[in-house]
Amino acid sequence: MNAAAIDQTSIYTQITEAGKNGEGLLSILIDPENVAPGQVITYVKRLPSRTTHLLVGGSTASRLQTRQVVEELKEYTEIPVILFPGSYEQVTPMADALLFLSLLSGRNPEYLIGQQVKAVPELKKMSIEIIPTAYLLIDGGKMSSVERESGTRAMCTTNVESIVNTALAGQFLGKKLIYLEAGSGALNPLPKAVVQAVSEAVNIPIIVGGGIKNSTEIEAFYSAGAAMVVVGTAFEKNRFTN
Ligand code: 1GP
Repeated sequence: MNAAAIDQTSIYTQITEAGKNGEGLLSILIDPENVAPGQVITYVKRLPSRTTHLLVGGSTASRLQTRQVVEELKEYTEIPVILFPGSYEQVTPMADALLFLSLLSGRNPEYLIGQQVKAVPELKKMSIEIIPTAYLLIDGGKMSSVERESGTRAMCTTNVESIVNTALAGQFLGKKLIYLEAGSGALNPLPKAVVQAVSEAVNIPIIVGGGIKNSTEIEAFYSAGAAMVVVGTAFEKNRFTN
């Protein structure tokens, strides 16, 4: 599925359909902190042709930075924009959807429910599509910004049962998506076996991100059961290879 093929159905429907049909989606992640005002067009021009969605978010981006990037994206592309907020301040109305993340791999109440409550005053003023998402941070070979910001530890890749149980707990809590995260700029993308094991256990779509650099890796994650793959750092640093 490419951007042109995406119609006006909800973002969540697009993700679930992609998961069912085996047509994986590709999201390019843009961290508003790394894009100067007016520079979004340069990113849009070099998006991989297979890009189906854009994720916007980062560990410490401000409300203003996030809003500016989303508004500029909306000016230059029709590819749907999904918020992937590192904090409650990264909620802005012009995006198409919001991944309402809860960091289930950690035990810090601020990232399980605190930030979510803080986001509500803004969300009450918007009509954005909200997608409840179980966010699981799994070791990608180096300290990630999510670990630093949240003060939580990543799950160990070898503890597959615990990862599967955490994902299932997310599903039982009513989350609509599972995001398996190796961390921005991870040295090692997640093992395919981890994605496969989660995919076999849950019946909601899976997003995979962290350290992914090329189409071969993307395809492997689709085969393992991911409905959507996210690429950020490799694209940002112009190291993504098709
Ligand atoms: C990070 O999963 C995303 O939250 C993408 O990771 O920047 O390593 O591509 P990368």
